[in-house]
Amino acid sequence: MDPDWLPFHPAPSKPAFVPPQGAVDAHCHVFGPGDEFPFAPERKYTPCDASKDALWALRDHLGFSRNVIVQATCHGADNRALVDALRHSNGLARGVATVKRDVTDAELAALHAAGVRGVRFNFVKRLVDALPFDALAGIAARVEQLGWHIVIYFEAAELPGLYDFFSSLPTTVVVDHMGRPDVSRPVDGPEFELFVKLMAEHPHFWSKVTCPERLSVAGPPDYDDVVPFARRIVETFPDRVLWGSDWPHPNMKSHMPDDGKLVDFIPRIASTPELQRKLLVDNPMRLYWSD
Ligand code: 0GY
Repeated sequence: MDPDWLPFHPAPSKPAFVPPQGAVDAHCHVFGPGDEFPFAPERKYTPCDASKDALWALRDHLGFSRNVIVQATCHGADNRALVDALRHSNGLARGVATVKRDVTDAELAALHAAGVRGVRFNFVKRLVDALPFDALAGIAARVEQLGWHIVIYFEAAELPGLYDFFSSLPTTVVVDHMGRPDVSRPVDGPEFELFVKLMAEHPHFWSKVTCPERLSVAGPPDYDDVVPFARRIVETFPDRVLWGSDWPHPNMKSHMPDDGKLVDFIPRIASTPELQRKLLVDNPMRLYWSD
């Protein structure tokens, strides 16, 4: 584990907000355990272990029913820890994998059988050296055949240069953390408007309204400055939003959030039972458990 790494909260509070029946935590990770599932040699950070069993315990504690586990960059394109978690989830977890351009059809089929339903394209430079567009386009065309979607992760400042490539993607696209807006800028300023335009012009684009703890400049415990951004996306695109805890919160250097308080953030961004049900149940079930 890196010396400046913050481990996840040892005893999250019980949230006051009770999620609707069947709620899905649609963005979280498993790390290792490193002695069983070694971290990738090309990784840019080494985290603490965060096991599947700890994730299931958190799911139950927070009042959720299911998880979508997203492959984190510390495991590179080695999806063994993810697949192990999916296989031991009793069907209550689905996955988003990372693959290389030379992934075989048999490998994709095995991932699908384990419960993977998407691939992640990561453009955040501190995390990865992104594959070139032509390699990503090749992967996109192949996963489209499987009915998978593509999760994209990027910084808001990079969106102008990535916009056309994103527009060319052939299948459902899910944007991590609202495209990481700079929330010290206006919610109706040009930077966030470009992201809203991306969503508005592309009905097959979805957004995760996740990570107030990561985006906030104001900071804990309330992350007030993130509320208008997430609320705008939830209210404008209620059928294309997902929520996730982001447990175990990789690369949080300033503080480690209390996961119970993150759940209490949900009614502030999805203010009616109908919006909450779409965000937490209907939308993730449609995307990940339609079969
Ligand atoms: C997140 C955010 C981060 C890390 C990763 O795959 C990863 O390593 O996604 C980050 O550092 O912003 O969604 O977990």
